[in-house]
Formats: sequence, structure tokens, C-alpha cells
Amino acid sequence: MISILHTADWHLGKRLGAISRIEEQKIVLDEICTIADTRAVDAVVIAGDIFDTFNPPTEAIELLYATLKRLSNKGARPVIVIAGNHDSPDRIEAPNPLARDNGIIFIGNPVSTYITGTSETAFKIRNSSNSFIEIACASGQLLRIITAPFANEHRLQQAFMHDKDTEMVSFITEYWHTIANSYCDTQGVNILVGHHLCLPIGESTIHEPDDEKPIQAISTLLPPSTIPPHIQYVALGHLHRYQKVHSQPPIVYSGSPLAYSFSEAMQKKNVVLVSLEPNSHAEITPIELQSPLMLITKTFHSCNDAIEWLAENQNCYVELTIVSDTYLKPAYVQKLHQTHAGIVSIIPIVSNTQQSSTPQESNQNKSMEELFEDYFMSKKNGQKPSDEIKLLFKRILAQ
Ligand SMILES: [Mn+2]
Repeated sequence: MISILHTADWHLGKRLGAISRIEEQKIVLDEICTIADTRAVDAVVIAGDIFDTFNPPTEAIELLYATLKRLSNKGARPVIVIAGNHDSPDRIEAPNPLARDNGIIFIGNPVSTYITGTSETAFKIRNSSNSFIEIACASGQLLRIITAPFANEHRLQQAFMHDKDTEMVSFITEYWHTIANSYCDTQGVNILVGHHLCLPIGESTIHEPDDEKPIQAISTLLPPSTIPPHIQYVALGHLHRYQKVHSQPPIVYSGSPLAYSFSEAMQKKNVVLVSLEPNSHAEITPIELQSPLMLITKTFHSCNDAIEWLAENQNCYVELTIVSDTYLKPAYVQKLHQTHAGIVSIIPIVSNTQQSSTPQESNQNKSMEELFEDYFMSKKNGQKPSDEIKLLFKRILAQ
């Protein structure tokens, strides 16, 4: 049996408004290292968005290297890291000459071929070709991995010198099936690690997290049918909520270890433990992380209620909405911040305006067209925009 720890979307160096998350990232990565040790996993896969930006702060780079070194257990345990859409593919691969003897394998580009042969690790890279590595674990068991770091269509076309007329989904399907047919059999365990969007069957859209650069528009949505039958588990990154989008083989987003935006408020965060035997179904156990601070959105109708609640709920980040008859006084805003260090933003809603006597409903679920209509009506004393104006707005939006 091979056990694998699957995690993703660490976004090291990410901030929440003005607040640095690096201390929380240290705590949660420490927790992940402890899980890898206590569960004695054979390998770790990190499915992209390691950093939050192409050029991460040094404290984020240091934290990554220190954590990977611990995870690799002095080279005894392979740690496979792929790039996400937030990572620079070449930078992710750059430390490979140093990382290799520590058991850490960085794959940044969609068609990277990793070097095989001797290293100082307890496991061996037995075989490698484009987008594929085969690892003989210290126990002798074979782990085959198809690697699919993030690639937009431009990058894919460059990498494969792909002819524009072939549809990308069928091209990728055939590419992965060819790899699996060549290298994946029932003598070992076969997985795919990727950073892309995979739609659950029967769904036509998927909600990407706030703050995520949307990849839906520029990249291909890859349905479960792209996965070759040899593959026993698909470890994905990109979506920040833990979710299984397909059951056989399991296609799983581990989610991020911390809530990174208020759209993730109250989400439980996990890593995924995967147990695999050759030629059988994967067993999946999500393990809830204990350390993350909650992100909470709260609405109050009086400043005093808000202050009372804030005083009692210190260990969280808050997006505060205050509904009141008059504009918020600066002294009140100051008092709110003095009561709680984790206030990320304060949204004042003044209910006593000329147009309406009720608080405006939240804008979060409205489309651009609906928001435009609201805005137009607020400026034109309730008059709706004509079809001609709505069409003009759509044209501008499309450009
Ligand atoms: Mn991503």
C-alpha cells in the first residue's frame, strides 16, 4: 500500500487586505508536516499555487524550502510540487539541482522531463518522460505520476506545437492516454497531479474563489473523460474548497490550507490522505486542519452591538457591514478598529436615503448587467435603462 498526502493552494506570501498571513501559514504548514509524519505517508503531492505571485517575498520562499525539507524527511519521502497559475513555471523548477538530493521534485512546465538516475535519496526516479515520472519508493513499490502543472492555451500550444484546429480537450485526452498506455500498468500505483478546472458531471459552470485570477476564460475546462482508465486518483489544485468532483476515479480538490478570501468564510480546511494499492480503488480520508483562523462576515444594525460582538470574538478576521440611519462617524470607525485587530473591511450601509428606506441588498450575487441597471436607476430617479442602453453597456463590457 502507498499512502499519499495531497495538498494545494498554499499561496505563500498572500495578504488579506493589509494583513500578512505568513505567521498563520507557518502554523498551518507545521501542522501539515506533523500529519505527514504521524500518518507516515510515503509521498506528498502539492498541486500548484505554491506562491501567491510570480515574484514572491523572501519570507515566503524561505518558508517553502524549510517546509519541503521537513516533508521530505531527509530525502526518504518524495515530495512532488507542480506550478499553478499563480506560480512562475521556470522559477518553480529552478531549485531542482539542489532539491533533487533532498527528495523534492519541482515540475513547472507542462512538458517537463525530470532527470532520472542516481541521487542521494532513499527512493529512486526509475523512469521519466514528458509529463511523467515513475518513482520506486524506499519500500520498493512503484508510484507513477502524470504531471499537469497549470498551462494556459498559449503555453500549451507552444509546448506541444499544437495545431490550432484540433480541439484542446481531445488533444489532452489523447496525450494523457498515450502516457498511461506506455507507463501505467497494474504493477504499480498510478495518479495524476494537476492544476486546472475539472467540471463535475452535470455542471456547466464552476465557482472560482474570489481573488483567484480566473482561469476559466483562458484555459480549457477538462472533464473527467480526459482521465485515462489506469489512473486511480487525481490530485487537483486551484479551487480553495475541498471537493470531490468525480468519484471513480476520485478527482479531488484538496482545497487551500487557509481561507484566503471572504468567499471562503466559514469553510473547513483539509489535506487529503490517499491510500492506494495497485489495481484497486483509492481510499480517501480528508483530514481537517485545526489551526486556521476563521474568516467571518457579520452585519450589525448598531455600532454598540458590533463592538460587543467584536470584543467577544477576537480570534478571527471580520468583514463588517454596519447598517445605520446616518453615515458612520470616524470616531466609531476608530473604536471598531481599537476593539478588534482582525477587521479587514467595514462596509457602511446608510438605510435612510431618499431612494429607499430599506437597506440595499448585497451586491455579491448580481451580474454586471444587473449592477448597471441598479446604478442607472439610482442616478435617474428609478427610471429603468432602455434596451438600447443595456445593449450598449454589454458591448462596452465585451470590449
Ligand atoms: Mn490557481
